[in-house]
Amino acid sequence: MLTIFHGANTRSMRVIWLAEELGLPYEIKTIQFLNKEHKEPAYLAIHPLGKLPAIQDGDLYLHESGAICDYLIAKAGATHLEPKLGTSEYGLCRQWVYFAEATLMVSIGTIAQHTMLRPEEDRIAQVRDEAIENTAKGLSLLESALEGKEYLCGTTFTLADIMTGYDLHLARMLGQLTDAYPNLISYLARLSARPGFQKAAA
Ligand SMILES: N[C@@H](CCC(=O)N[C@@H](CS)C(=O)NCC(=O)O)C(=O)O
Repeated sequence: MLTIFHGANTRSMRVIWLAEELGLPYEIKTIQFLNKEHKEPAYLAIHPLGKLPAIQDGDLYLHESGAICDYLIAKAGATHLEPKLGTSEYGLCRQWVYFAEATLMVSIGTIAQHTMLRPEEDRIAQVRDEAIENTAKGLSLLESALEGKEYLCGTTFTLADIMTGYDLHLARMLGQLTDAYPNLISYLARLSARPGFQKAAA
């Protein structure tokens, strides 16, 4: 049985959402993120840096949300969630998968740190403001990419949408996803109507 270590509204949402899309059986071990349970010894034994998500699949322990998703898709042979290997569509899909975590989430995560997660005395206004600016640039890029498109890789829902959908969920929670991004608002409405998203966000 696949075990997903999950904290509410953390990147583990991506893994639960994907498991639902794939119809995989799994169990959730909830980690109280806001109470810093991810920094306690029991969870540090699972992921030494105390970050969410992580999974256990038999003898295998994995962390990094993108790597976990790649692993689960490959293991399930779920070719419908990624374009054909080596095609241009595949390249574009990988671009958005990496963009979601390695670029956009960096600034969104920094906003979360400097508006709510760190103690007030450790928050830095300039860092927060730069992150807000970078987030706006990233959201504008996505807004243009989604012009006339249902999903990031075209008409087919892919892993890129799961990776990015989580970013948009958090951007909305942090007040960054405003009416200035109509394509993103309707895209997120489409994504959040999916039962898998709703399970992950519950
Ligand atoms: N690149 C990692 C980032 C993991 C990460 O930073 N997760 C956040 C929650 S969304 C966390 O655990 N933060 C606590 C910390 O960094 O100490 C991934 O995609 O899994």
